[in-house]
Amino acid sequence: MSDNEVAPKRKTRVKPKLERPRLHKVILVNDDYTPRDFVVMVLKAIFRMSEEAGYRVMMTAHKLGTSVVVVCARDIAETKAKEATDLGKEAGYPLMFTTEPEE
Ligand code: TYC
Repeated sequence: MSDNEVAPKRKTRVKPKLERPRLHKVILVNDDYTPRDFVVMVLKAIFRMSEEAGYRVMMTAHKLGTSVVVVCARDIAETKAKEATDLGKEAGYPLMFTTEPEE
């Protein structure tokens, strides 16, 4: 750049501010076949819940159809939902965990 040229001043932001990634809910879905005790065992094993918390979450899904298990980063939510669903599948149960973004 020669001496009489002036470097242009940037007035606008070049790098757009990134939105914080949305958190995701892991949702337990009720079914008519998986034993209650098995659901609680899975909640304890995969989501490190206490017996009491697991029982409450299981009973909420049992009565209302679904229950939020945890809210966390998307990759963790998806991995845990798959691990928990797979435990049911391996035991021959239709137990289902899904994920969805938080509003
Ligand atoms: N409804 C099941 C039963 O009566 C128990 C159950 C609860 C299964 C919650 C799945 O997400 C569930 N044996």
